[in-house]
Amino acid sequence: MQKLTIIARNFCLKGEIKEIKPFGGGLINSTYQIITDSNKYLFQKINHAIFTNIAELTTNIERITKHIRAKFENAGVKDISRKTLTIIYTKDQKGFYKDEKGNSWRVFDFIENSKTYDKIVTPEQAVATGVAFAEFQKTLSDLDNPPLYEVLEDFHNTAMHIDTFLETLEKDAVGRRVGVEEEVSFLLKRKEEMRKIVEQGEKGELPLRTVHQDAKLNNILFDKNTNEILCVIDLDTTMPGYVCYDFGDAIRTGACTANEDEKDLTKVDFDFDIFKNFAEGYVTRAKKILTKNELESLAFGAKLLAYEQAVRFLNDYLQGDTYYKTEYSEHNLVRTRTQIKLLMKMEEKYNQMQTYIEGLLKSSSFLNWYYARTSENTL
Ligand code: GN1
Ligand code: MG
Repeated sequence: MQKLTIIARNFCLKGEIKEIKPFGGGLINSTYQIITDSNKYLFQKINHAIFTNIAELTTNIERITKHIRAKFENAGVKDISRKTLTIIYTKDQKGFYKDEKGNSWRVFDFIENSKTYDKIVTPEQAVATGVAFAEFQKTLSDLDNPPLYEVLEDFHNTAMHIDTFLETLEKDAVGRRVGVEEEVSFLLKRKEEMRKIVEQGEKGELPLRTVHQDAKLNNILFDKNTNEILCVIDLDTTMPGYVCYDFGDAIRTGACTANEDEKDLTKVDFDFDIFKNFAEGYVTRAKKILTKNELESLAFGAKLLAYEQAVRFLNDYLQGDTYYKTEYSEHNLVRTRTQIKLLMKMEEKYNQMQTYIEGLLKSSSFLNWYYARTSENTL
């Protein structure tokens, strides 16, 4: 508390600091809440082993929040402070503070009366989540050049994650491979199929856009009382990528019936109703900016993100848990198994997922408009 308070005093906070306590549960950064006698703030230590260029990261977040804020201002929206994050600067006007140990810290205004969910609980919430990520992508689709910094290079480059995984398997540095052959063979069987999006991107068949890239359900703030969506948070990985990454991650986290580290695999299932509601919200709002190939990549994105996450968790397990925070030695393996089970359930429903999205595209007024333009490959 003493050390945290000393660090927090470098920021332009209103009021005297009363308390600083842990808040939320990301797997990379450490998050706290600061309570002063007149305000609340979100306070984060940025994991600089992963985010090595904090200045670029901060510039990205400044640009994203400024762009979103300007759009809401132009649209005459009230209470914009709840519609995107507000950066609190240091007393010397910097967006982050570097302590003597080399750790970087940042502060955001705390958005009051808000909550996050780890699981989607109602159909309305599923639609709203789809709308939230579609709107996020749409809002940022006209961000001025240059593109945002690629703060984590190849972040969702599944082909690269597969190659790293193959090297890790070869080295078996901490001797854990012996217990995970079943998981390894499940993942390796799908490795060619899962290179698809990256390959399509390289061929120019999918456009790079500004996308969130950590589009987990719990990165959306809802109003505590009305359940209305307030904003999308955790903007660290918002940078150039493909839209199916966000669609896929939101489904991976929102349409899974269990937590990411559920040990009882009988509880892990893919909730197809949530998928349908989410897809409807997303496609209805995003369709105007998406190309035909992008629309066709969405259902695959759900499988892709579950697969990639399984590879990333297992890779970390086999490397001795150096990337994700873990609470016990098998934690990353438990997480891997959950993703594998989810992927199996998604595979059973994959044709139905695709048919459902095609159905959405064919429905109502969207139909004529869609077919009139498919030849241009642009919607
Ligand atoms: C990490 O720390 P958090 O929860 O925001 C990770 C995501 C993973 C997620 C898995 C920078 O996000 O890619 O999907 O854990 N972020 C980074 O829960 O690697
Ligand atoms: Mg994150």
